[in-house]
Amino acid sequence: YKNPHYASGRTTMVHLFEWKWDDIAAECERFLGPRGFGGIQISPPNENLVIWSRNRPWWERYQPISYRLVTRSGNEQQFANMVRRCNNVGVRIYVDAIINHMTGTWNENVGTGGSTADFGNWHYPSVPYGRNDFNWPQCVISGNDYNCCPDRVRNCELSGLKDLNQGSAHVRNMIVNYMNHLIGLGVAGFRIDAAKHMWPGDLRAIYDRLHNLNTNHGFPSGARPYIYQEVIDLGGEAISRNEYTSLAAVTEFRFGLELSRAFQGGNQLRWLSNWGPNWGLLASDDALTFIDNHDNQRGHGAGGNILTYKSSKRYKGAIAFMLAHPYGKPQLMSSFDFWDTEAGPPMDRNGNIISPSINSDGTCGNGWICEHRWRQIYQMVAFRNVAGNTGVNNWWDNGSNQIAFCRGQQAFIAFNNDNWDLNQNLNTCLPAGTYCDVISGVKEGNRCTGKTVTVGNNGVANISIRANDYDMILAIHRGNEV
Ligand code: QV4
Ligand code: CA
Repeated sequence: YKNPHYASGRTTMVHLFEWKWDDIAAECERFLGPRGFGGIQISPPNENLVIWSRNRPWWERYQPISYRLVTRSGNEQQFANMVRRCNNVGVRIYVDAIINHMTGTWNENVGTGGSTADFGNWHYPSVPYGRNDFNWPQCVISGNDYNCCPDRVRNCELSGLKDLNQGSAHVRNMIVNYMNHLIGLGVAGFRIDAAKHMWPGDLRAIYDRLHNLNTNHGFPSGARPYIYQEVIDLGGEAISRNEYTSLAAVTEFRFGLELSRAFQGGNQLRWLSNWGPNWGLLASDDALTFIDNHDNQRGHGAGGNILTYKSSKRYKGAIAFMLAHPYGKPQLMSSFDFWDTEAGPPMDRNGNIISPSINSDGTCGNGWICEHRWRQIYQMVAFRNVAGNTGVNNWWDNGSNQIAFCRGQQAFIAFNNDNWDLNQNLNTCLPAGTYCDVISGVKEGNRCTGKTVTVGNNGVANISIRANDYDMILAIHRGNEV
């Protein structure tokens, strides 16, 4: 369950938070496929409770009312079409699976597909679920439970969301049917929402009943879905991420916390020379890695001061380090702009999501940030693909916040997070030639719109990143010579 089954040579996925299926299909064909992205995490595709009383917040999608594939992102036919078109251009789809719970209790009780529920009786006829499918006696998780009481964290309600009993045969059947339906439609795997709130043994039983990936969508025969479990473990809780790593991969929340700290100046970049398990991170193959996610970019979920698109220079530094370093399986965040941390995506008066527009420079409009379309980010995805399975070599630092390293003889990157200029002759490990920096420009034919770097016969080049440059990074790789 730890292999994402990316198309050959691809390494990175992006979370297209709250995107519509038709827009994702188009984005696969016009951008993600050609740019070498490996996959997409989509927002939950199953029917959720419509919450007008809070003006359709983004989090209504974390309140399932049935497993029918109908949401503000689209219906089942649009979903199937998206998966087919993305797989056709080598981009995999990963589903955010909400299987810990159903809705909370609200006055409104109609879903995005018209299903209704009777909350007071724990009755969800469209699944169907009834009282016997939930944990009893009913209880709500309190803050202190995370320190003392694993049984309460798993058998009580997370924020009042009705807590399914994954030990029950019927609940397992409904969940397995839902996930196998998605596998049949060609998805490559799942994010398991709120995995900490479910028993590892129940999850194992569910995973083991999942079908192999659909060979009609280009997957090899016998391929198991990629599964990454959302377990927030910043240390010190009664439940550890280590209880889940024998099952499948796990979201590594310490990764974004430490890199956010370093790139905000709270820790010198030179210490990143032994980045990885030495920092208390999971084994590389076990870790789904990211700087921010849809929760912590807006103060939900894990604590910590996390970099986001709002601090773009530092954020691009942290993202570039994530993509340049071989540790982990990276996931990019692609956001809609927000100030209100509860607000839903750009929508019209009827609650329909407004599609992102694409500007002439390739960035997005209509309220969408599209970090994945920032030059400094999508060209680092290509950098990671070129670096392949090489390690980190020829680490250099100035004893402070200027660092550089090579990836084998494929690629070279330097960072300057000091408030003085970096100007050094450094070994790039690359063959002699003139390279176009993927951060400050793009290669167009034989010219570079940004900085060029001239590498001599000994692999050495003069590297310059001024303290007041637009970005703190310089990155070159094979295949980008001019
Ligand atoms: C409210 C009160 C409760 C009360 C309840 C009574 O706050 O105290 O018991 O009413 O009915 C929303 C509201 C929340 C409300 C709840 C129930 O914000 O105030 O409870 O609905 O109706 C997202 C949001 C939540 C949101 C939830 C469901 O973050 O705010 O709750 O969706 O709409 C822990 C977990 C981790 C989790 C993280 C947020 O270990 O698993 O908290 N992360 C995942 C998702 C996250 C999602 C959920 C889990 C739930 O990434 O986006 O929560 O599916 O760290
Ligand atoms: Ca639970």
